[in-house]
Amino acid sequence: MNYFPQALDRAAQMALLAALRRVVAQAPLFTPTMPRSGNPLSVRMTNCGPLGWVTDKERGYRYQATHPETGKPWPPIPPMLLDVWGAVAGYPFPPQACLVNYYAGDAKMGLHQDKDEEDFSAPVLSVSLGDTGVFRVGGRSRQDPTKKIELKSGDVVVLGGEDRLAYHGIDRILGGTSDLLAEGGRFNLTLRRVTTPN
Ligand code: MD3
Ligand code: FE
Repeated sequence: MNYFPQALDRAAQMALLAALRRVVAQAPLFTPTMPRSGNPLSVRMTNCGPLGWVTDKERGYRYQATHPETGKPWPPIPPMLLDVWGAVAGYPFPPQACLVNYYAGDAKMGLHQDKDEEDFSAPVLSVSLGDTGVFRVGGRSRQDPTKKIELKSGDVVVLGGEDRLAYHGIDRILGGTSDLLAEGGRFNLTLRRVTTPN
């Protein structure tokens, strides 16, 4: 994994947050639910870009072009984020999906692989904003040993190659570690390719 601590300085984080506020105004955060059980995830989500990742009881994990509640197309990916991808992703096509996760105080994300994309040759790029997240990353088997990394506001992580199918999750959020978000908590923005370029 390619880790870029403090890739975004405070001014860049504030500018990205302003762009993110506009995204959320057009595409409100929703509470995703697990396939089959319908149990809610603790993270709230929205997306920007041509495709967005969603999940619900009836139809499960998938990418789609529209917001599940408003039915509207996702807003565009903010140009700043496309610039970050261009600078560090090392992949010659733009991202198609930007998943926005919001972790309030006690939200977490269990260990999982990102496998809903057709193109695993493209990396996944993550940007953290707000309170520190305790990130856990292992190997391609759930049994592989894991390491913990504290992802701070402004940190960027690129997962490509061998790491693209690594198990990963967020153990917890360290409340009160950032004053970027007035409401507290943590945003993570994840840029992905979904389809194979032709
Ligand atoms: C490692 N999000 O949305 S981002 C997810 O902080 C997700 O919200 C976490 O896992 C978050 O699927 C972690 C960092 C990340 C993203 C994709 C990965 C790590 C990854 C793909 C492969 C391996
Ligand atoms: Fe993931």
